[in-house]
Amino acid sequence: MKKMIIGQNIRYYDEVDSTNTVANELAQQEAPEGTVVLADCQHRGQGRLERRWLSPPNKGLWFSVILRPQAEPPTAVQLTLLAAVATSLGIEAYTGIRPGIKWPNDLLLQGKKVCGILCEMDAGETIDHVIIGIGINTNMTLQDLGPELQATATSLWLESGRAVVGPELLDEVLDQLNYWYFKWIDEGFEPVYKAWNRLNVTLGRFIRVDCGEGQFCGQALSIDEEGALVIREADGRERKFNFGEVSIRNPE
Ligand code: BT5
Repeated sequence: MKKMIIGQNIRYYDEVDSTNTVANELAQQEAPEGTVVLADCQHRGQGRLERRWLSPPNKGLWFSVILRPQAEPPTAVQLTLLAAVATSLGIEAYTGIRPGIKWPNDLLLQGKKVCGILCEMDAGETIDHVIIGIGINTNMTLQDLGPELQATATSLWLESGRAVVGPELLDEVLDQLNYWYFKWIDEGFEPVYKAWNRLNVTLGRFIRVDCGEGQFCGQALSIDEEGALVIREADGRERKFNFGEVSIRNPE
């Protein structure tokens, strides 16, 4: 039997500050695992490090999923990678075009960001819940992106020339999230790791990582069990990053 938890319960809002914030509040009020919070528009869509995520009405899929994995807190970071795999394959199932994954959480088309993922965890010794926030630019035009984002961001409409029907794309992405989440529960990180490796556009490339403590350049070698990125610098030294902003220096 196909296991379906994610999307059994979808809460829809016309507008919110951030679907991650609403999902977190619902999770604290014991909302069941798999609850999806979907909004037409976010006034304060969140990126990492307090950055903003542009989320105008009718132009994207802005949603968050509540998960309650019975796993050790450090393994929860694997869910960011899992979400990237599932979203890339869900977008491919709907549009026929498959975004590449840039470590750790961006989906790119033609080198530009079409989707961002923000995972947040509430845990003590065990995990209470994880919120996976996913923002996909569906029908944004260049004008919607505005001068600041035009050079670095894109939308499915801009890349495929086809208008996206939000609920249909959401169905495909939720199907993939269900599939990969239960695979992760049943078989562990290995299958997710393999799929991530196949879909990523970071490994093997010469990159610059800005990790807050400085900028480091080298060739991206691999990711480890905890989703950390390993690079080899010009002097042969290897460095590992749990967090950082990656620029690819030799885009395809
Ligand atoms: C992310 O952060 O990429 C995570 C974005 C997660 C958004 C979803 S939407 C549903 C859920 N609810 C939320 O409140 N958040 C999640 P980061 O890697 O920090 O990237 C943020 C940067 O991406 C910004 O500083 C901009 O440069 C750029 N950006 C902002 N809006 C964008 C957009 N719509 N498309 C592409 N790039 C964007």
